Parts: sequence; structure tokens; C-alpha cells
Amino acid sequence: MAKSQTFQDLLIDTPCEGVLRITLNRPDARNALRTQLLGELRDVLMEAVTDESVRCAIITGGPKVFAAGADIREMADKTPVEAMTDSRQACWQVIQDFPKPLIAAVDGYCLGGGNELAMMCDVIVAGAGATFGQPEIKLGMIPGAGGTQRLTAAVGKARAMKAILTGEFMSAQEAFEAGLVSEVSENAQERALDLAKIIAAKSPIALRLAKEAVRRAAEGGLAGGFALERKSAALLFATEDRKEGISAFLEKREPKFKGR
Ligand code: DAK
Repeated sequence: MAKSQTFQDLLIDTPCEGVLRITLNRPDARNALRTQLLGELRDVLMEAVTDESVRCAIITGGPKVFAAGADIREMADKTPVEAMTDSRQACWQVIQDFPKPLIAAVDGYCLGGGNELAMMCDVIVAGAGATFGQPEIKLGMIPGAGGTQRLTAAVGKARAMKAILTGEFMSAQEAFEAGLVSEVSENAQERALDLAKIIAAKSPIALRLAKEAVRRAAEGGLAGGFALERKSAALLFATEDRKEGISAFLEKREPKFKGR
């Protein structure tokens, strides 16, 4: 049973009846979402779908970082074809399709794929010091797990363009005012748990249908955009600029992009 298994990159517990808590746990790599981590998340959620004792799930990270995005080291040498065909897409699909309520409790950095993961959740509770962003552009890349679409749907074109074209971060308060997060709290962990308890007491069937209906309103028109983004993000794996962006990050220097 996944809940009692030990994972390499996740901690799993049941903080109260009906609530499954999944903690991303790679602090040395700022919870970067390597394939191992995403695979574990897929396995836990797949099991939670059929586990009737799970009424609501919380995804959280550490006090300084929720997740710093895809694992930059892992993707450094990938080709466009590998980026398009690796197992990560199937993991994202399981997260997106999880039918029970998912709450993201976000403290610290919530960046790139980390922000895309948070946006796949149904409710985002941000700690007062949380920071949100899509910094892929600084690496010569673009978001590849729905970020261009979900961020735009959440905060509108003007703010999404600014965030995605500059890579600049938003504070928790800015993210709340823009409509990216549900609530800002001095104690995101406690508040997420309170909300999870409230949700877990509701009818699971009504919750499932409510989630499906709200998702349809929020994402029903995004399928074409998701596909375009995925292909464009994979295409960029062929550019010299992407190599330069990743090298610059790992060498802790500024990149020099040439448009090749
Ligand atoms: N991946 C791998 N390692 C990371 C990492 C990441 N995303 N973020 C941080 N680390 C590592 C650092 O390399 C460093 O390692 P050492 O030097 O200690 O060996 C260690 O974690 C600590 O990092 P810092 O020294 O930078 O820590 P700070 O606390 O000072 O700063 C930070 C924290 C989160 C602000 C900073 O680390 C940061 O900016 N990280 C990168 C954030 C980022 O650029 N995220 C976007 C990643 S790209 C796809 C299409 C697109 C994508 C993927 C797939 N397909 C089409 C398939 C792209 C998605 C992304 O998310």
C-alpha cells in the first residue's frame, strides 16, 4: 500500500482522517521534480484514486521551497524527441486527472514545473513568504506542463505575459491579488489542513462532480493550447540557447543568448 511504503523523494502521511498528505522531499535540490519524484507522485495518486479512506489530498514541500521546477540537471542532455516521449508526460496526466480534491500548501519558492504542479491542484494556500514564477525563459525554455495556459487562465494575459516573458517572480500577496492562489496564510500548512478537513467531511461523490465541473469551466477550452505548448517546449530542447541557459544556471553565471 503506497501510504505505508517508503519513497525516495516523497514523505507520505495521514495527518487526520480522510486526508492524505504528500510532502515533496528533495531539499538539497530544492525539490526539483526529477522523473523519480514525478513517478512516485503518480503512484501515490493512482492508489489514492481507489482508496476510499482518502477524501482529499494535500501536496506540500518544505519551509523554503515548494518545488524549484523540473530537474535542470536531468534535462540538460535531453533531445526534443526524448522530451516529448519520456514518462514524465504520463505522470503529469495522472496528477491532472486526479478526481479527488487536491490542495497545494506552498511555502517558499514555487517555480517552473513546481508552479505548474501547484496550478494542477484545486486550491492553493500560500504562506506569506511564498514566491511564484515561471522562470523557464531564463534557461532558453518555456513552461511545458500547462503553465502558459493555466497561468493565463488564472491571472489574465497581461500578468501571465509579464511573468512568462521576464521570468520575474510574484510574491504571495501579488499571486493572491492576481487570482493565482486561493488564500495567503501566516501558516499555510495549518490552513491547508483545516481546509482539507472541511472538504474531507463532504460527500465524496458531490466533491468529485464539483471538481469536474469547475475544471471544465477553468480548463475546458485549453486543450489546444496545452498541445501547442508541449510541442513548442520540446522543440526548444534542440536550441543552442537552451544549452547555454542550462550551462549558465549550473555554472552560476548570466547566459548569453544568440537566437540559435
Ligand atoms: N533543478 C536541479 N537542481 C536545482 C534546481 C532545479 N530546478 N533548482 C535548484 N537546484 C540545485 C542547484 O543547482 C543547487 O545545487 P548545488 O549547486 O548545491 O549542487 C542547489 O539546488 C541549491 O540551489 P541554489 O544555490 O540556487 O539555492 P537558492 O536557495 O539560492 O535558490 C532557487 C533557490 C529555487 C531560487 C534557485 O535554485 C533557482 O532559481 N532554481 C531554478 C529555478 C528554475 O529555473 N526553475 C525552472 C526549471 S525548468 C519540458 C518543457 C519544459 C520544462 C520541462 C520539460 N518538456 C517539453 C518535456 C521546464 C520546466 C522547468 O521547470
